[in-house]
Amino acid sequence: MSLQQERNPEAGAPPYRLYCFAQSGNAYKVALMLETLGVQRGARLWEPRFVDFFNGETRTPAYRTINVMGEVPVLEFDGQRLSQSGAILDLLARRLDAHGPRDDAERAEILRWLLFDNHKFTSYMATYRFLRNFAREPDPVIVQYLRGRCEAAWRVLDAHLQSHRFAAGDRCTIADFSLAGYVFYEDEIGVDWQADYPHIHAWMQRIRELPGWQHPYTLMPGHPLPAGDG
Ligand SMILES: N[C@@H](CCC(=O)N[C@@H](CS)C(=O)NCC(=O)O)C(=O)O
Repeated sequence: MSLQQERNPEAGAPPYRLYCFAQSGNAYKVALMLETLGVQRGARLWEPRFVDFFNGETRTPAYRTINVMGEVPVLEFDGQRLSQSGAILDLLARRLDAHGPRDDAERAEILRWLLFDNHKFTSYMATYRFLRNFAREPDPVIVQYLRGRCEAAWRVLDAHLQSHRFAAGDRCTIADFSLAGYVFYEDEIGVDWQADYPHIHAWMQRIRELPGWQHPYTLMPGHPLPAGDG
């Protein structure tokens, strides 16, 4: 999506507004980067704009004018809007001069893990968790298929993290924020990271140690869901 000219932030508001909701791991990727950087810098970098996904807001014509893809997250800044968590993380890395690549080799490595995350890691995990927790009558065959795809992706990352502190090497980059989108919803996913994917578990601990780290359910609005939702 190209940047869209739309809105000027109100005076005194933080520089970034994030369209998000607590159950969205894709939004969490961005919220976590903005929150931890804000705490490190002693500045309020973002505010949430709650999106009522469970009551269909992302499917409304009004929301499609905000994001033609009908998705969360959307980042609003300087009268512009941008969707797709990977594109947003990349933009923030450049604008905030943090967690981005230092050279071409690192750029390629970060991009490789961002793409793996979007295609295989987050995508299967988000869909699996949605069916497992929020769908009314999920097809058990599809749920089982997605579980297998998740386990394959978890094994890939776990093997990689056996010899790397973070996805792209020795420090936290936007690839880690991307991969971290859904892992902290572990109860809803039904995975014991420590027992079955110990290197992912250790990496999650390193992410948790970022100043200002919060679980998605405290960082973003909308948890718990009102009774009857989902
Ligand atoms: N690849 C997108 C995925 C975004 C996505 O799937 N967002 C979900 C919430 S986590 C959504 O808004 N879905 C709306 C819908 O399917 O109607 C990204 O990384 O931003």
